[in-house]
Amino acid sequence: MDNELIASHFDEMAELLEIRGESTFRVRAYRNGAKSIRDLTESVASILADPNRKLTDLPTIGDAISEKCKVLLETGKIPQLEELRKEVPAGLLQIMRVPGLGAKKAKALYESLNITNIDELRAACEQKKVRELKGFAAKTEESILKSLDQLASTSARMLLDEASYLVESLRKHLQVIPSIKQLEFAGSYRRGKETVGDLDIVIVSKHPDAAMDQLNSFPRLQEVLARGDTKMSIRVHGGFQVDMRVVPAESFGAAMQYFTGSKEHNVEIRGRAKKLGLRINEYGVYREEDLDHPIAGETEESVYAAVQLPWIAPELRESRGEFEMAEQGRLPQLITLADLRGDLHMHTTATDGENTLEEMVAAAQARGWEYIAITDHSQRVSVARGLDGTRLRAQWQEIDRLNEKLEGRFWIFKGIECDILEKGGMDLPDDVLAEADWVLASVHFGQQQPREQITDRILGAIRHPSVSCVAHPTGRLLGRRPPYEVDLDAVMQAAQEHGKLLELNSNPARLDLHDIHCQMAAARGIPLVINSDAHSIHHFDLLKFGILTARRAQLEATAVWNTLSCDELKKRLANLKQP
Ligand code: DGT
Ligand code: CA
Ligand code: CA
Ligand code: ZN
Repeated sequence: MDNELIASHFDEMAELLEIRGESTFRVRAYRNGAKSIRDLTESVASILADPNRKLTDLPTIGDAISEKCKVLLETGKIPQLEELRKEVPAGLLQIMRVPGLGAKKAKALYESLNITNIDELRAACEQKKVRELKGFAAKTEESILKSLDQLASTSARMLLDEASYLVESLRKHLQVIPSIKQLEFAGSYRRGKETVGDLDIVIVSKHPDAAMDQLNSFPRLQEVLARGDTKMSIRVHGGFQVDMRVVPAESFGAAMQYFTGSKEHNVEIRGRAKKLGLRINEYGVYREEDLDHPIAGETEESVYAAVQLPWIAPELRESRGEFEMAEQGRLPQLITLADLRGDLHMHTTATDGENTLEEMVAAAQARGWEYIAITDHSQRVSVARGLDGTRLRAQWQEIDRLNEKLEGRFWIFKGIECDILEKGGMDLPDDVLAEADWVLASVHFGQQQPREQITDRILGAIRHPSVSCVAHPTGRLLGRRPPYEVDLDAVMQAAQEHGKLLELNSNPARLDLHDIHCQMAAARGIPLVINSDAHSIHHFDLLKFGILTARRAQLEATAVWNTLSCDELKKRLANLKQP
């Protein structure tokens, strides 16, 4: 059993206990335990197997969790969790995740109106029963209904990080079968789409049954939806579907091409094949007059070559002009993770980060980066203990000292993620901001303001002489919160005029700006920066999702400033500050 699966058991325990009204202390213990396990770089099983080591030596893992890990690994179950599952209706978990509700309200809805699932919740809101309850109001009812509409349109899809956890556990589980010669994930996951409907596995094997039997024993399996000779579909706990196809080696490229999609891309490639007297399907490329002998299909390259095109990167396969580019030899040299030389948005223990300044620096150096910017929150974000001018200047002194110690091997830019106030204007005095190397401007409050007001606030920030960049410019949270009503065209116009940057925030729930907006910004010559918004050293890993989005936006490295050398970046940031 891998760490991810173990962690998901403890997350579920935390949620169920929270609904039952257990102490926040106990709930948090399970949640922190789940997180520790997820962040481990070795398996829980191997630690338990080592007589010289104890799980309780890990941070946030006490006896209770350690014991449950042992039981879970031995029996595949946690008895207390089984009990909780029986006690708490499963639908309540979904209800507590509705934005604005949480565990307490879910519990109240259950106890007073016997609401046990989303449909009953919607009905009760529509019948105006919810506003009668203590702690609820007519306004709550309206906002619940709005959230439910929002959920209905996205909740059935996985975020990229959820998808990649599931991909890794499936990969580990399947690759032990010797008759599986190749195993790749196709579909929207391979195209790096921001949400993924289901996973599509393509396998090369002469023994489809062995592969399917192994999928059948996947620990997260909930039910088998269909099983044929070479095709199988399952549903895993959490509700997501996984489709598997087993193909012969000579069809692997054709199958990958077909199942990677997108559908629109495939329609277009088939059209091209037709004009050449060819036919393409998931088994290969054929001449119309001889459908028994494929002329290509073992590799994707061979499939594209058969229609006289170079291979097209999966992220581009959305029927957004990639065929014309391929034909004219204009395919972009897409940016890669290795192009990044630093990260310009992160938090430390000074505010709501989990690691110290030094730890962030060490982790960044370990990745081979040349620089980072520290951008803790400003004072308005009081829940995160945002920095005022005095604390910020103290942090900058520490950065000066560290920079000196690093002797040019690495550089820390003095930054801040400064809030744009509700009434407009920046959250820190001009003289403080003027001393920063890098100022991210962010909206965290008053996100629901009308279009003109919120747009004016952001435009004001862009015009501010010390602001370098707008962070997560639309504020959307996938599946949870729609973007601000901001006039993005006006924002881009202003950024272009003032030479300011826009951020592609790599947090998988944000991916903000999204692919199409990034492409629009780059086309206007607006410089972009791809940031992790790390709140811990582990979050640097999130950059891979930002890179996927950037590739879908057809970006090359030159469009993104944190691919620049440290010297060049210093120069450009200094120039930004010229009035
Ligand atoms: P998703 O799962 O909703 O995020 O999106 P996809 O693109 O992964 O879609 P999915 O899983 O339904 O199918 C995977 C790929 O297989 C899809 O991108 C293209 C191909 N495909 C599936 N059904 C059809 C079809 O009816 N016609 C064609 N041409 N291709 C199909
Ligand atoms: Ca899919
Ligand atoms: Ca599928
Ligand atoms: Zn941030």
